[in-house]
Amino acid sequence: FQPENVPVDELALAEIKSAILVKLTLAIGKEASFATKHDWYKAAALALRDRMVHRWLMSDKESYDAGRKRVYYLSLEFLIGRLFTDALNNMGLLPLFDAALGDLGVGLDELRKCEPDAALGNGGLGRLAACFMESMATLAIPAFGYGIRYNFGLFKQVISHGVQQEYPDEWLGFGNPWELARREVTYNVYFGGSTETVDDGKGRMHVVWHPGETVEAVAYDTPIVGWRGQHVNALRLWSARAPDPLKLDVFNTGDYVSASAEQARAEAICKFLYPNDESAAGRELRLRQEYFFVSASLQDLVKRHLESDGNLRGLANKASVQMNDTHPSLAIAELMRILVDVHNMRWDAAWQITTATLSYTNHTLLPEALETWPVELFERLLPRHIEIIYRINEAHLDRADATRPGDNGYRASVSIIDETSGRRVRMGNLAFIGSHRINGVSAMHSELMKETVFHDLNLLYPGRITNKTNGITFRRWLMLANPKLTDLLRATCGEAVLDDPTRLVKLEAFAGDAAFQQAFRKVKHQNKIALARVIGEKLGVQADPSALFDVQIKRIHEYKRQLLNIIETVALYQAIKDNPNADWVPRVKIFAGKAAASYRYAKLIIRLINDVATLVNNDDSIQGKLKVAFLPDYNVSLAEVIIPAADLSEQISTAGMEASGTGNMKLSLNGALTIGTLDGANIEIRDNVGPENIAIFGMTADEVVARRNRGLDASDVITKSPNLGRAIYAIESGFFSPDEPGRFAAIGHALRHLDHYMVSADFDSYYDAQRGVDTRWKAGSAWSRAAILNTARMGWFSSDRTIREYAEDIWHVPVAGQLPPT
Ligand code: 26R
Repeated sequence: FQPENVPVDELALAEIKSAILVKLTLAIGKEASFATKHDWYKAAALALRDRMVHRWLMSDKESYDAGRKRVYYLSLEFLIGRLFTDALNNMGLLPLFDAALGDLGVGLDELRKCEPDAALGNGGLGRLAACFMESMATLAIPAFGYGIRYNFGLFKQVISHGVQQEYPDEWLGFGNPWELARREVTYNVYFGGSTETVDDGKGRMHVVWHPGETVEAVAYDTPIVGWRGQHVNALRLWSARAPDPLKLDVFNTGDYVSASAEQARAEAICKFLYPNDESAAGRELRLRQEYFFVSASLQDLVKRHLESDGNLRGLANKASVQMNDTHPSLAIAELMRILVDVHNMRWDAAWQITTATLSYTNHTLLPEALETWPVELFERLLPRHIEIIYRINEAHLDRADATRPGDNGYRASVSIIDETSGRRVRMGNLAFIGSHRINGVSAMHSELMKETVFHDLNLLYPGRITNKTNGITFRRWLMLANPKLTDLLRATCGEAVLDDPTRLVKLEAFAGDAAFQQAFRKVKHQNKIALARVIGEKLGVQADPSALFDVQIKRIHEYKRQLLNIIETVALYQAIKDNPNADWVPRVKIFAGKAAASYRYAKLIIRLINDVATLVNNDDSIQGKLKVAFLPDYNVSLAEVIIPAADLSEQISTAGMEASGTGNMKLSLNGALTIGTLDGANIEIRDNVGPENIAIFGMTADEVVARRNRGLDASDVITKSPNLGRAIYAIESGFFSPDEPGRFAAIGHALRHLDHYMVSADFDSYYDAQRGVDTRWKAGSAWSRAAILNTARMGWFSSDRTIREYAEDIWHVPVAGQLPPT
C-alpha cells in the first residue's frame, strides 16, 4: 500500500500530528512511548473520525434544511471490511496522515492491518450493500443504511488437515473506533402476545396489539464518507437489550442467573449473523432478527419524517425504502401496522403509501434460498403482522381472481401463503406485492425473474420488474486495492479518471503499445509478488510470480462449481505427469472461500481442494508447473490482496444460477481475463470488454434446463471424455486421500449420476477453454492487450452508475450535480 507522493502542507501536518497525540493521550490514556500499534491505530482512527463527523453534521443539516427525500437501505448484511484507508482516501487525507504517522514513528500500513474486518455479511449481497453505501455518499444522496450490529460477524475459517473449522469472529473485542453509540436513539420492539379488535367509539373498528415481550433497539452509527469527502451518511446498526436488564424482584431473591435471563434472550437477537445455509431453514431467532431491525428502522424513519413534515401522507415523497432481498420484507406489514393501527390511517391510503415507499431487490433464484416461514411461527411471534398479511393477501387474491377467474392453480401460485406442505408465508411474494419496483441484479437475472419465480406475479403487476445491474466501488476495488495500477491509469487517462471511470476507455489506444504493456505487466507482476508472499507465509507453498495466477474466490457452493475447477486441476495434473517436459504454462490455482457450517457437501469440496493441493504441491515430477493454494479465511481484506494479482478470473457457475456476481467485475477491472459461463453479469462483461477478450464456455441457461429435463445421469459424457473419466476415477479411488480411500465417494457418485450442476456435462468445454487460455498466455503481448482492454472497458460497472439508476428509476431522488442551487 502506497499513498500518493504529494507534498504536504506543514501547518496541516502539525495539526494532524497533534490531533493524533491528543487522542492517544486523552481517549486511549497512553503515552506515546508505551503505546502499542493498536493504540496508535485507534488514536489515528479517532482523529480521522472527528474530521468526518464535521462533514457528517453538515451533510445532515443540508438535507434537513432542503427537505430532501432520503433513501433508507434496509439490509441484514453490510460486508464493510476495513474502513481506515477507505475513509482517509475519500477524505483526501491519505498523504497527510501518512506523513504525520511517519513523523510519529509508526507506519500507516502497519496500523491499517490492526483494524479487524467488519464482516457483517456472507458474500455478494452484503458486499453490494457496502459498495452502495459508499456510492450513495459519493453521489450526495441523503441515505441511511439500516442493519444489525452483530456481536459476531461471519465465522473465522481455519483449515486444519484440509478440513474447515469455524471460530467466532470477535471483531468488537478491542472496541470499534468508528461507531458512535446513540443511547438516546432507542426504540421498543415488541413480540408475541395477542390482538384485540375494539370499537373506537366513532363506529370504526380498531385493532390493538397486546405484546408479550419487549426488546430495546439501540442505535450505533458509523459514518460513511463519499469520494472527495463532500457528503457523509450514516450506517445505523441496531443493538438489542432488555428494557429491564436485571429483574429486581428476582435479583433480590438471590437467583442472579434467572434475574438476567431476559437480558440474555434479548441480546441473542444481535449475537451473530446467520450464514447463508444450503436452505433458509425456518429458524425462529432469524425471524426475530428480521422483525427487530425492520421495526426499529421504520420507527426511526417515521419519527424523522414526522419531525419535519408532521403528517405521514407525504411519506413516499420524503422517504424511499430499499429492501435488500426478502430479509427485511416484514417492513411491508410493519409500515401498514404503523400507519393503520398507530396513526389511524385508512387501509387503502396506507397501502398506497406503503407500496410507493418500498421497493425490493431480489438476489437469488435458487429455490432453497427463497425465504418462507411457517404460519404457526408467525402467529406466535408476530400475531398482528400475520393478520395484516392475510388482509393484504385477500385484496391481492381478489385481483388474481378477477384476472384469471376460476384458475385455482394461478391463485395458489401468486398467494402470499404457500399451502403445499403446511402453511407458510412466502416472503418473496410479500415483498413483490408490497413494492412499486422489484429489481434483479443483472440483465439476465431480471429476465429470468420474469420467466421463473415471479412469472405469475409479473402477469398480475406488469411493469414492476426492472433491472439494475450490480456495480462495485472503484475507490476500494481499484484505487485502494491496486494503487500501482491506479497511478498508471492516472498518468495515462488523466486525474479525472478518478471521478469519471468511463475515462478508462482512453486506455484502448495504448492496448497494443509495447511500452504501455510492459508498464501494465510490471504492475501486475509486483502485485503477484505480494500475493506470492502471502501464499508462502500462510501455506508454505511457493508460488512463482511469473506463473499464471488462476483465481476462484467466493463462497463455496455447488452452483458456483469450485468442483469443476478442481477436477480440471486434476486432469491438468495428470496431463502434465504424462508428459512433464512439454511446454506447459506454469499455473498457480488459487482458491478462497467459506462454506456454511452445515453445508456438508461444500465442506467436502474444500477437503478435496486441499487434498489435491497437498499431493500436487509435493510432486517434484511436475517440476513446479502446477501449484494449488487454498487460502484460509477469505474476507474483504484478503480479496484486496488477491484481486490485483489475478491473471485469470474463474466465473464458472452453472448457467442461470448466479444472479450477477460482483467479484467478476473486480477481477476484470484489475486486468484479469475471465473464464466464465453465460451467467449473471458475465454476459454484460462480455458485451463490454468484447467477446475476444473473455473466454466463454459451457451450456447456456436454456441448455441447462433442457438437459436437466432429460435426467441427471452423466454416464454418457463421462464415457466420451477420457480426461474427465480419469480425473473422476483418481478422486473416487482415493488417489488424493490414501489414508481414507472412500472419502470422496459421494463426489464421484454425484459426478456420474446426479449431475444437477452440470459439472460433468460442462467439463470438456471448460477444459478446452482452459487450454485456449494457455495458448493465449504463451502469446504474451496478445494476453496483455486483452488484459488492458478489460480494465479499459469496465468503467460501466462502477456502483456509482448502478446507484444513479436506482436514484432515477426507483427512488426518484436527485444525485450530485442534479441538485437545484441552494
Ligand atoms: C439465510 C438465507 C435466507 C440467505 C440465503 C442467501 C441469506 C443470504 C443469502 C445470500 C444471497 C442472497 C446472495 O448473496 N446473493 C448474491 O447477491 C449478489 C449481489 O447481488 C450477487 O452478485 C450474487 O450473484 C448472488 O449470489
